[in-house]
Amino acid sequence: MTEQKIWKSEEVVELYNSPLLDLVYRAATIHRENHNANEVQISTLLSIKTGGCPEDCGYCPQAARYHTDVDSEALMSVKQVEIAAKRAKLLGSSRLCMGAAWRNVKDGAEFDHVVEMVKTVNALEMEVCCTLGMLTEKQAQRLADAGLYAYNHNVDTSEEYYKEVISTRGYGDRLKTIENVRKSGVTVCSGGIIGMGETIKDRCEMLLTLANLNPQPESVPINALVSVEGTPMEDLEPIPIWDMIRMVATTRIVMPKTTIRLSAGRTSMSREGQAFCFMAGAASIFAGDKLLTTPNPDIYEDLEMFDLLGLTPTDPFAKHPQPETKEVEYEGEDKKIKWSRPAHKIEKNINYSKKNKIAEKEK
Ligand code: SAM
Ligand code: DTB
Ligand code: SF4
Repeated sequence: MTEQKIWKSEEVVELYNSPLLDLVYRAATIHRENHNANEVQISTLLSIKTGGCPEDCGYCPQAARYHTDVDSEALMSVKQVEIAAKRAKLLGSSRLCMGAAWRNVKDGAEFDHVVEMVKTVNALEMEVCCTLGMLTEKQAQRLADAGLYAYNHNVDTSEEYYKEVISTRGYGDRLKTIENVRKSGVTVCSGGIIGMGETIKDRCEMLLTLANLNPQPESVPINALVSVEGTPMEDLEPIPIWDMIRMVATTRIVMPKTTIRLSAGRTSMSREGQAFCFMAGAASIFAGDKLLTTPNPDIYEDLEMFDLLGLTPTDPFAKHPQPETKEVEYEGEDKKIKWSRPAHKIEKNINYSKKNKIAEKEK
């Protein structure tokens, strides 16, 4: 643990609400003191197991209980992942983030496959990130030994607003998983979504949770909600770009060293808006025409934007050394964790689940 400033809620809200240009100037100054401001990492997302998820996250097109256009797909093969990773690398990506629509990781053949995927991508000298849901300490260690560079597990919003969005798991479980990742030595990637109907206070409380982790996360993705038809959040309007800029700038100030990632929602952002976000401290984009299941800007348009702004893509392992892939024999039982299931009632989620049942019957 290092000596670090403990942020208070009012301080973060005050920062967020400060005059925009002051906020961006302060954030940009901190950004330049801690990072190369003309470098932005290109990362690629790959959905290795799509749809059919048992959770009720109100924003997510992959939740089985909502009626969306996403078809469930089984776990990809290691070969498919290798091909996708090589392609991403050719197009300038230095990081591959593999996502699975799971509630939590279960030991067995599928997890063994994911471990092989991590080894394969690490051998390509790309930063390997996984986002697979909740994780025990031993599972985190297995991924670390395979050569995992980062684990993404978002807190998504404030603890208070979380209860309005998800009922099948608790905030504490997210924090427990982050702790398990931290113990394994894998870097922590955790952020959230704005535009889900939360207040500014919720946004700031989320940042406070992340900023008061010690150490702070190495990576913080800021997603703008992509409202997908069939989910309980289908009717929400895209957030104004100014909210994104404020969020990035505030994140930069409270977590000076973290890599801030402009994540979902870039298809609704102009180049000028994104440029402002880079100025305020964003240092990564997800490139490629698809995020996990929703559209993303065309890679060539992104490369053109890099050219226009004089940005260069960050090399892999610029911030931390490449993890070693180790062959380890695992013995003994894993510590049993009973992940919580609060099961409180979120009316909107229930109504959209019912709509899905009707749609299924009508098929
Ligand atoms: N199932 C795992 C989990 O929830 O941790 C990993 C995959 S999940 C799709 C990863 C993250 O994607 C979520 O935590 C959320 O922040 C983000 N996400 C999902 N749907 C989104 C949407 N419609 N708009 C913006 N971000 C979204
Ligand atoms: C994160 O915070 N955003 C990425 C990554 N981590 C895994 C995922 C965004 C998903 C957007 C919705 C979709 O495409 O399904
Ligand atoms: Fe499942 Fe993750 Fe989507 Fe929630 S966000 S429904 S856990 S895939």
